[in-house]
Amino acid sequence: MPKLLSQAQIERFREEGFLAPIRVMPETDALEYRRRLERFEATTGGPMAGDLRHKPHLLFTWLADLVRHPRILDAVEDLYGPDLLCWSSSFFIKEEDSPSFVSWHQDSTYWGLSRPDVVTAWVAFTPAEEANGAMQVMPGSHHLDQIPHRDTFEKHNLLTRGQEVAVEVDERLAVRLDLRPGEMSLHHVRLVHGSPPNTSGDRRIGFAIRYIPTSVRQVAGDSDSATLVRGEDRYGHFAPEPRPRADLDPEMLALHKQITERNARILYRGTGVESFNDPRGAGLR
Ligand SMILES: O=C(O)CCC(=O)C(=O)O
Repeated sequence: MPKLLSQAQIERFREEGFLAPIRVMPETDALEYRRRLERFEATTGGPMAGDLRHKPHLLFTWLADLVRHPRILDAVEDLYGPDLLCWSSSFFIKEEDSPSFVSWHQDSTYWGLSRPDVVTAWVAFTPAEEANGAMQVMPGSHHLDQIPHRDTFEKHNLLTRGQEVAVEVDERLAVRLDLRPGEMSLHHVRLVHGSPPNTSGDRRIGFAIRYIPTSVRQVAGDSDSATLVRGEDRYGHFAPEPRPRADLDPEMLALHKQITERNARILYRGTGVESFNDPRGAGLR
C-alpha cells in the first residue's frame, strides 16, 4: 500500500520519469524557508554561493529537517522502498532578470552512482513558472541509457561543468513543471531536463534533494558519504553523515568542507577543477 502517491502516479513515474506538482507543505511554510535562506544571505551580503549551495542540509537545521520531511520521504519510499539515503542536496537559485540557466542534461552523467535508482525532489521556495525559468523535462527520456554529454563550462550555466546532452533535443516535446511555493516535482536521474533564464522581477529558488536506496554505491571515488533519512542502512556503502544541532556549527562547517571537496573531486574528475569555489568550474558558484 503506497504511503503518499497513488498507484497511478507510481506507474506514471515509471513511464514518464517525473511527477509534479506534489504538495509538501503550505505556501506560508515555504515562504518561511525562503526567509531563513535570505536571513543567512543578509549576513554574508550576497546570494548563497560556492560550496555552501552543496549539501547545505549538513549546515542548517531547517534544511536538515527538510531533507527528512515525512511527505517527501513517503513519496520517495513509494518509488524506491523504505531504506533511503539523502545522497546530496543543492540550491538552484536564479536571480531576478538574470542569464542563469540549466542546459539539457541527465543528472546521472557525472554522479558516479552504481545504478540509475536515484530520484530528485525539487522543492519550490518561490513559484516556478514560465517567466522565471521553471524546469522543463523530456517525458520518457529516462528510458534511454546514459547519453554522451559535452562540457561547455558556460559561465551562466548552473551545472558544475555546464554539461549538455550531445544530441538534438526536440523542445516541442518538453513539459514545463510549474510549481507553487511548497510544492515539489520528482524526477528520475536519467530524465533529460533543463531550464531557461529567469526573466521575471523576482528570484526563483528551488532546493533539489537527491535520494537513493541504501543499496546504491559510489563507483567513481574511493569514498563518499550520505545521510540516512529513513529506515536502515544494511549495506554501509556510504559513510554516515551526522545531523547538525545548530546552524553553522563549527564542527559541521569543517566536516562540510571535507565532504564538499571530496564531492567536487568526483563531479569535476578529469577537468583539473577541484572545488565548488574554483572560478574555473561552471555552476553554482
Ligand atoms: O533548477 C533547475 O532549473 C534545474 C534543476 C536540475 O537540473 C536538477 O535538479 O537536477
